[in-house]
Amino acid sequence: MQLVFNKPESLTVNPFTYCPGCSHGIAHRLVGEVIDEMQLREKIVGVSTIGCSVRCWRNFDFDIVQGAHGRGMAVATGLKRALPDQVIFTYQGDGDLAAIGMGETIHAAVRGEAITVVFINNAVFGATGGQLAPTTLPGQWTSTYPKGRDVSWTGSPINMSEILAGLPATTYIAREALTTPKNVLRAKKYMRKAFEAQTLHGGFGLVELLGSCPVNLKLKPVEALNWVEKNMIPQYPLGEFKDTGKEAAS
Ligand SMILES: Cc1ncc(C[n+]2csc(CCOP(=O)(O)OP(=O)(O)O)c2C)c(N)n1
Ligand code: SF4
Repeated sequence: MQLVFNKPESLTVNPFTYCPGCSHGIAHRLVGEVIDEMQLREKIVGVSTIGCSVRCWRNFDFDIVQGAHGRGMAVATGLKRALPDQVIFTYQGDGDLAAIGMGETIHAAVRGEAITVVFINNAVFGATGGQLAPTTLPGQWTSTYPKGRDVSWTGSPINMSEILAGLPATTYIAREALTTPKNVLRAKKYMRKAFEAQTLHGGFGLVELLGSCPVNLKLKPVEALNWVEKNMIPQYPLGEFKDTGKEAAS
């Protein structure tokens, strides 16, 4: 019988423990596929931080270091500088990367560290009960803003990819949504390029993935994906914001 679908070698047999419809599972699968296809499994070290994906080491079948919330890129910087031949990546939520870890994020990007970042933007602090994140949309209901985000009080959502693309030392920055098969395939392409920013160009690569947190949106899985399409994409446009590798090749 012809085998048409299998688990990537870079994923363990442990089941995902995420809520039904959560985008972390899709993102994990893409990481596994890209690492397999790039044959990086023996030289990759991931950095897990805090949030719902804190235990991603149960699902990734390669070396993972556990960092504190927000400190992923600082840990990755140390790993890359100590082990320059290894390929280092962080897997971070939006609360992690853009709130408590904003300082680490900006400074790692300003330094152009040769690391890869997989950034999951689900517009809330998922693990702790759906509190407002820097990425929460104007008017969006959260457990800490039951009347919806009031930007006159909280400020506006932060578009991390646009900010990071504007820093001179970053190499590759792109954003995609994990909402449709077509978008997921494009997300995989962008993720590979974010890894290649490190492996081919020795630079900083980041892929931002818009995902859904149905539980905290209080929506069914399909409704949550539709919500991402309808509400998140207008605030967070999709595409490649920076690709200096491409510019160097042309
Ligand atoms: C230093 C520190 N501060 C706060 C927390 C509490 N905490 C745990 S998970 C979390 C939010 C995670 O949200 P996000 O990073 O967006 O990931 P998600 O759960 O949405 O995937 C917070 C604030 C912590 N664990 N450590
Ligand atoms: S709380 Fe949200 S982000 Fe966390 S596992 Fe559930 S759906 Fe995913």
